[in-house]
Amino acid sequence: MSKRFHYSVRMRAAKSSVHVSGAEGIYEKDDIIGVVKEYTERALYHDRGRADEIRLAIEELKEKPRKITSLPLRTLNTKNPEAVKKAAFRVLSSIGITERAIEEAFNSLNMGLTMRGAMLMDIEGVRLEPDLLRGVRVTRMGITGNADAVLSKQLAKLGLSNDTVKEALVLASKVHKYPMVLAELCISDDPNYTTGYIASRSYGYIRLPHIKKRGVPYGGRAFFITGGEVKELIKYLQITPVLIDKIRPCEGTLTLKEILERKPHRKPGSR
Ligand code: PML
Repeated sequence: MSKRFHYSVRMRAAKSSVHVSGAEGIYEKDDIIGVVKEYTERALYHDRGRADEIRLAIEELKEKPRKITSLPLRTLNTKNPEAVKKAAFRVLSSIGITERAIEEAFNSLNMGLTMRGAMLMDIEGVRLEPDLLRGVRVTRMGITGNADAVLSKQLAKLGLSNDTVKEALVLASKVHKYPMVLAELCISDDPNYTTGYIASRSYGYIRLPHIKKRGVPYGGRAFFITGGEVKELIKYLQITPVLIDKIRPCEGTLTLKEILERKPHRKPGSR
């Protein structure tokens, strides 16, 4: 049997030097041409405007992608940014993240600048990424065709089968396989997309409707991390290829109480 080569395909598009769209995945050779077409169309017909610069990178992966399972997905019934912040404090502090760090993450994500990558923050809110302006970009992740079909079916039942949700879930699932990452807070930088999320191994991927007001053109990601080698974490986030091949359940809208009650009890000593 011939060896199956995998390729990372990444797209970033800008209009007048402002980011409008990005996408990435891991594909086999025969799928590349179709994906390049799909990504290019996405950049040219984005509702944030037609991109005037599209950068595509196609790279054969030297390492076999690690297969992982997606985080379970659910949506919190939040109605405005204040309710989201309150809920985020409850969820994140129950994982051990200090109020100071949570406040710092919200402030930084609402400062008006969108970094290319994510902030890395310890549980006290101290920033740990080497480049505080660029952050750390998570790349080289994707989903197999079969897992994508299962995910699309589950999301379609919830009226959510769109690229934004799928790609955010794929990214968060890669990030949270790494034990040093405790949680993530994400606000989209798309002014028309007002749902963000918190992700963690403890609670899965919790969608947060109305995390910001419509029209706000910035956002970003903050990863809350705990003891370990930051260099190794960055290497994993940026370089290690990861493919989702199994999908955990995607549920509809839940209350905060229901979500907090579902936190799995961990065995002493387990991570
Ligand atoms: C992004 O723009 O990459 C963030 C997307 C957040 C998606 C949240 C969701 O609807 O699940």
